[in-house]
Amino acid sequence: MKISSKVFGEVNNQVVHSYTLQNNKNIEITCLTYGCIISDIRMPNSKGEMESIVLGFDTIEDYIADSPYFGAIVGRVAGRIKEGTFQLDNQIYNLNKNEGKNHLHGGTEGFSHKVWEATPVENEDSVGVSFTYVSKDGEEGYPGNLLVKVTYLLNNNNELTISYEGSTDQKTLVNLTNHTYFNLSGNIKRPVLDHVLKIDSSKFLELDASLLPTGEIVSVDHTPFDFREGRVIREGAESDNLQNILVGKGYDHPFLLGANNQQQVSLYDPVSKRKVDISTDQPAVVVYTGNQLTENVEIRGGTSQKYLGICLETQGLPDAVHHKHFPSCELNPNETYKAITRYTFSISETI
Ligand code: FUC
Repeated sequence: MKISSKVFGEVNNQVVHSYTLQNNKNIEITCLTYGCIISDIRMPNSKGEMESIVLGFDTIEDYIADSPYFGAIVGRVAGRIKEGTFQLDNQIYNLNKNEGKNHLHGGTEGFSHKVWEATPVENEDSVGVSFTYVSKDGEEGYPGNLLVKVTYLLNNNNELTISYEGSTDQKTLVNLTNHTYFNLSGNIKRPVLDHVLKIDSSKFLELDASLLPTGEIVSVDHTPFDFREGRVIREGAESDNLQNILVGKGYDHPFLLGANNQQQVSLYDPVSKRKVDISTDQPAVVVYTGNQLTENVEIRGGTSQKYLGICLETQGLPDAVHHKHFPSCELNPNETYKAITRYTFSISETI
């Protein structure tokens, strides 16, 4: 196992470092101190060819300029908060609105845009990086000084574990996730339309035209949202289901998980035979199929296009603060926010 580090660039006079983690089985993961971005994951295909399986940029300037959250940790609260406002106890808070009249992915300069402190981690059977960031009381409009820690750990079983921790000095909201866009074809050879996705979920959240949950929890039965036996992404992209059409022909939906740490989500590319299995203790995974990816922007290895990557964002339910029947995303001063998601990379003949 190996970990190496170098200077990647600069943001507002702050140096940004990259860390590359390598295990003894040919998995290589690079992450940045800017936004805790996982800028690259490289693994072999069935013929042993090492290729990139995530979307990324080559330079810090590209990440700063206009990244659709490639690989980043998003927070304080992932997803949208309706009208950028909420009430905790008797206090109303107004957040920065960075998507029309709503607040998205932590605001104008959420955690994905911050330079984090990094400490390399070297264990006997794993290597990684621990990132910390202190989000000040009032940042983006949220109450409370929030201390956040995110750790990436890679081991020789080809598992990447992301663990999240947070503590606050005032009641606040926390819902963190990682926004990696997977493309298992290798070096973005093909869009993800023929990737197979399997999710152990019988329910998803209905969205409105602003992509906010309506509050309705819908059964996946007899819809393109039934991934329990595995289904290609293309079916949702080409479906006439109104929920698929609404989000730009595809998926941008929260699926409810059992939150029992079992294998809950799998993504598979039948051509390269690469597979990623994801397990989490979080109540949901937001599946976003890159429906809004800008066409013809230069990215690493080529140009971006619709459906070039798929995000599998494990997290609490979006906009939970406005839906009392969703599990709460509130964090109190005497509590610790904790979340864990594990990604296992393999070569397989089937999903
Ligand atoms: C995802 C989505 C959004 C979005 C974005 C970049 O998580 O839910 O709709 O456009 O990230």
